[in-house]
Amino acid sequence: MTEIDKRQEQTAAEEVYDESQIRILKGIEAVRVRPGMYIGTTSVRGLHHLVYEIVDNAIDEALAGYCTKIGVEILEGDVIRVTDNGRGIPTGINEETGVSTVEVVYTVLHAGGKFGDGGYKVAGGLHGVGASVVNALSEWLTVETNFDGEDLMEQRYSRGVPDYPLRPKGKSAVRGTTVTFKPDPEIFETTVFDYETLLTRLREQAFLNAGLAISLADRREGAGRHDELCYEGGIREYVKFLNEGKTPVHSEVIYVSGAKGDSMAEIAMQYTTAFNDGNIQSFANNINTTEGGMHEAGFKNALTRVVNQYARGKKLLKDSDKNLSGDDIQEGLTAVISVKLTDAQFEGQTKTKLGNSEIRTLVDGIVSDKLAAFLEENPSVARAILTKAIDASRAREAARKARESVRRKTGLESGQMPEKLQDCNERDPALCELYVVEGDSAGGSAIQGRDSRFQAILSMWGKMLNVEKARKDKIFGNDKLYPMIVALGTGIGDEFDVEKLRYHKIIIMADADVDGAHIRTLLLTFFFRYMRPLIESGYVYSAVPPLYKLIRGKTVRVAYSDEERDRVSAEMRENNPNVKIDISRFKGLGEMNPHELWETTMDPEKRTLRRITMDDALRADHIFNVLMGEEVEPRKAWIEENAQYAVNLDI
Ligand code: 1YM
Repeated sequence: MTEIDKRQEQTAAEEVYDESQIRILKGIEAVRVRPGMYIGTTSVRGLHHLVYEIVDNAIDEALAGYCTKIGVEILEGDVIRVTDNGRGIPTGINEETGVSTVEVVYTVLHAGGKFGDGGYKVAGGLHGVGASVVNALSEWLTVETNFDGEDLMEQRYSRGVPDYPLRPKGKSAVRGTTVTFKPDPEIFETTVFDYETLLTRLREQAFLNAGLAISLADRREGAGRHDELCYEGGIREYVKFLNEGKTPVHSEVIYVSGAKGDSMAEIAMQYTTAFNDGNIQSFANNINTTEGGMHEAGFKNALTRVVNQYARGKKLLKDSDKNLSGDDIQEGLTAVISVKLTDAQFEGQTKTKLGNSEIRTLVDGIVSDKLAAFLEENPSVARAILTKAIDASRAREAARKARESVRRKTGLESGQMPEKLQDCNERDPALCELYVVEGDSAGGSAIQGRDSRFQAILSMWGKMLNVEKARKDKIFGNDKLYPMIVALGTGIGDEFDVEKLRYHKIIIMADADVDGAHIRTLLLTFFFRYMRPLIESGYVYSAVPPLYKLIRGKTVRVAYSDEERDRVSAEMRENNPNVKIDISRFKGLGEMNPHELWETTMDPEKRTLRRITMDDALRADHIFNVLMGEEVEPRKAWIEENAQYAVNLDI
């Protein structure tokens, strides 16, 4: 080769080098001009995204089986340091570009760890190709890596451009990679990291990669938080975590998994007593697929089918019953679905919807076989789940009927009043009273005994709904509560409007016995939960019917307490010990004739009303929880202690 030839060859190499240099600089420039194109946003979310990009490379190394520990630190000045104990990034010179592989990874766009083949591929977002983007958007970034188990190598960059080539930084036998970077304040709206945001995302990744130890530490001045995240149970523990504070329907989390070819799927699930729609979290290659996709569709379909098949097989559904719907079966369910696959196809608005149809088949198959087997092997768990789903189905049916009936009767808007209401003539709410009466016969007496000018009667009978244990739609569909809601005119819950109240005295008239106390408490629970301002404004009262009837010849008197009974009977005797006074106990309101009821309990001139107050809302709340909540024992104890005072139930 002549000198000229040599020269020409060298020039050609330099040109190639220059060309690729220019391409790289153009790439960095492009990222800095349009950061949103690469990380979605330059808001605080985009800022945190930088950390996830670097951490994701370390997690990929864990997925490949070489890394067991990842450390994330927030340093002074909101500098981030990420460390892993993986193989280190290859440090040799890359033939094509003439620079180290490390430099290529950190400067060439779309040149992630997917060099050549042989490695697993993880698609989605910038996974594995994000290092150069993070570098371009950082004021400075350093990589330290030990690839050969001997030499620690380092390189520093400023806004994506190398300060110097990869160079040695001492000897070390410990492999791994440390990346430290300071996000560029010229790019981001804020460069202050939020510990909780990072913690949430890192915890999620720790759950998804069972056994991987991830630590997070805040080393900024005045901070000092530190969390170690490592879950041997993986997504099982994730479900437990999501269900914290809820009451599980079955104690163990159900876990099923399977694989086909390069794809694998695992599902963890547990039912709680909650009435909310299912909380189904799905992931593909550790990316949260918030838009769902094939894995979620496969799960939901198979779950619905398996649960219905089980219910039919065990005759928990009658032949005439309709199938349980997906919504019924998902009520109160918490599930985590995690799939890993090669060439994941991400679709949808935010590219978080999994499009691979083979995954649907895989997940469907796992749930069909393994969940069905689980239900067969665990009949008590199966029964608990089925009870929950059948309850949900009934509630939904009731709600549907209620909506239809509302539409039919055109309810609130039309002003049409329920049949159970005997309204008064007066229209000024301030002058009107509504007696809510337990029992049909008492209702009949009240209707006849009342002053119909201003007293309205609403009869209720039978066991009332315990609203604390019911779904909101069930309440609206309830045959006892619905007429009352319409009669009061206010609506319930969010729609409650006290201005529309039709009576300024709502008087609960129930028997002076335990059953009466029960119905009163149930009604108060309803007011407390769904019409609280009624109690707060002092519109709710309890009627006080007499306990005793005393007769001497043609003289009849009543007494409201034991003390009064003794006093009245002494008065009637008029110091004459031989006089016979006939004392009887009123067994119920229904025993009183209309005149007696008016005289003793309804006549505003003579009656006693107890106003239900809310002086201590917290105390009331507690009592309602004890009386109406899930736990049976405290309720029993309370009722046993307080039954005798039931008539004085002042809440
Ligand atoms: C704190 C961030 O990036 N760790 C890391 C990155 C790589 C490897 C190991 C790695 C990957 C492969 C082979 C491969 C990367 N290597 C590359 C590339 N931690 C962090 N740990 N050997 C080592 O994917 O085949 C890109 S990322 F391209 F050089 F292979």
